[in-house]
Amino acid sequence: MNAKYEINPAERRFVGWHLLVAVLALAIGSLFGPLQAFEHAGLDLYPYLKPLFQSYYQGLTLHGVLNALVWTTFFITGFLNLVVMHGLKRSLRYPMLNIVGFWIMVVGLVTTAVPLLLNEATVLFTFYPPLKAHWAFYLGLTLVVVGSWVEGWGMIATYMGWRKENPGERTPLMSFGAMITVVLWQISTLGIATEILTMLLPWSLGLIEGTDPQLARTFFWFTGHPLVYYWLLPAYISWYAMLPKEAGGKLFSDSLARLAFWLFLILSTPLGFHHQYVDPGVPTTWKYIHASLTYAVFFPSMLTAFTVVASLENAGRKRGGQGWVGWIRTLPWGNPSVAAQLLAGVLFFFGGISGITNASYNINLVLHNTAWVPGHFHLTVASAVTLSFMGISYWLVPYLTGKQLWKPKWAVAQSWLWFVGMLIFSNAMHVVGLLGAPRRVPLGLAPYVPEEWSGHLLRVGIGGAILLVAVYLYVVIMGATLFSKVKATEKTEIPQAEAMQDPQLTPGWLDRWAPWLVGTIALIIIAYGPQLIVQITNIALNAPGGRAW
Ligand code: HAS
Ligand code: CU
Repeated sequence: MNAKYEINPAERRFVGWHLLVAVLALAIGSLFGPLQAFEHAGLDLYPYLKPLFQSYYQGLTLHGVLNALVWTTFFITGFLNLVVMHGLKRSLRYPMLNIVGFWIMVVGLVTTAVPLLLNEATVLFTFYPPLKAHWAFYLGLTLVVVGSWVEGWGMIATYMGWRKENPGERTPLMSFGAMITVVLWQISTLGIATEILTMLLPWSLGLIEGTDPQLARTFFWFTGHPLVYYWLLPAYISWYAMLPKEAGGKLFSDSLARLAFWLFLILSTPLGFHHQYVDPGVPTTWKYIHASLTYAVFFPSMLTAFTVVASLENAGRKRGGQGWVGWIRTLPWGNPSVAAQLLAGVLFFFGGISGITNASYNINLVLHNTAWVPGHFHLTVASAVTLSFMGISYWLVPYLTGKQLWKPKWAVAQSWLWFVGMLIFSNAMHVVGLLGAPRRVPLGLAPYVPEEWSGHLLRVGIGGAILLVAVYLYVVIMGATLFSKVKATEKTEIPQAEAMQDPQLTPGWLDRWAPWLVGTIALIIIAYGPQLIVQITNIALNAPGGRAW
């Protein structure tokens, strides 16, 4: 291992390009979220945007695609490149492969954006058929996924090169987490790739007349569920392998961290039917099997809560904290990167609770397709993930640019604003969902809204307004840091947490791919194989499709 290794300026710029696209996507996509929240509270601004944006649904689609798909994918790919290089202390093995992958993603993004902006792809971020988009939308999404695969191959090749030279050595934890995220993505995106290439793209091009919404949904959720862990695992890489160092402590257990990552690899994919409990074409038995596996994938997050909080406790006590909870106060809350990630973790406790509620087959029937579900995913992808990524950016952008972070105190305030806005917003969404408010509906226009929803809908609007301020504060801090003329006085280091026990003592089976890969593939075949055979042999391409908005 090259102990002196430093990521070079060209590599830093390469990572930085990913972040630039990610933050731009977040900035544009986040305009529409609050517009929806205001609409719920009775202030519909969409008519004023008419020449540019045609409907609430065009805004909703832009919000979902840009925030949930583009911000995440670009941030994650950039971040994974960085942690692969930094952890393994070596440059990318075939940098051209990663560069080509990145540009394929960018071309895909532009190809997707054009029909989205022209209202030719108002199909929401799940693009369920029979809603039909312009073919360019599907082609663009395919290119984004293919580009992320190509970058993934570049990272896998880099890891294999390292492994060859370092047999028997434990993979540095951050690179280990990155490799699992990459492999999880390569396997799980096969569902969406099959859906688009064999069904949606030929259908939108007019090569086949109809489509089969049931089979398309099954392919979609084959990818759609593991997608949420593709978003989450990079945040976990930071919580396990970086945050303890930033907080002034050590990682409580290297073995538990690795076990959690392996469990995600094995358990993320074979449970997509928990998004399809109401689908008539999926038999009850399979829904129960996927429900049970969902309870299983809850476990590595519980492991994470335990291990990360124990590491933070170690940090808090080292800093003089005492008593049951006194150590929480002594954590470095003034460091914006730490504050953001702690608050992201707190919000995720609540997101985990709503997740396990979703997972219950019978309770799901009460909350499915209600505002509860966006309440849930704003605590997960928009908090655990997004607020952590914001926290990561607070050291990453100074690291990449060599500049001082612009107004760190404002960055701390930004994290709290996000936290408070999200608490108000997501609590109101959960409650109003339980009262029966549907999701994906401009409730301000709905004639059936009962009086008892109105207070909660107002809170949705207030939460949305706070989140709007918080997200733009983040964008401003990022921009001001990038364009600042103030060079950092101290060199920013990539935080790398030490484990309490030497990772070399972690059992070897926790750093060996073959058994886990075999288990992953076997479980996918068991949980999906029979249903895929039935649904594919009964394929009925008879839904003509169309556009609603
Ligand atoms: Fe989910 C729907 C079940 C996690 C995202 N989910 C969604 C949708 C999205 C989404 C986007 O079973 C909607 C899709 C659509 O448009 O239709 N979800 C779960 C379960 C979990 C879960 C069981 N979801 C996530 C994550 C997401 C995400 C993570 C994004 C990143 N979800 C469902 C189900 C549905 C669903 C059903 C379908 C609903 C329907 O009917 O449509 C679990 O993985 C959650 C486990 C989490 C925990 C929490 C652990 C807490 C930790 C915090 C540590 C604290 C720290 C801070 C570090 C067990 C790790 C300490 C701080 C101090 C101050 C000390
Ligand atoms: Cu899911």
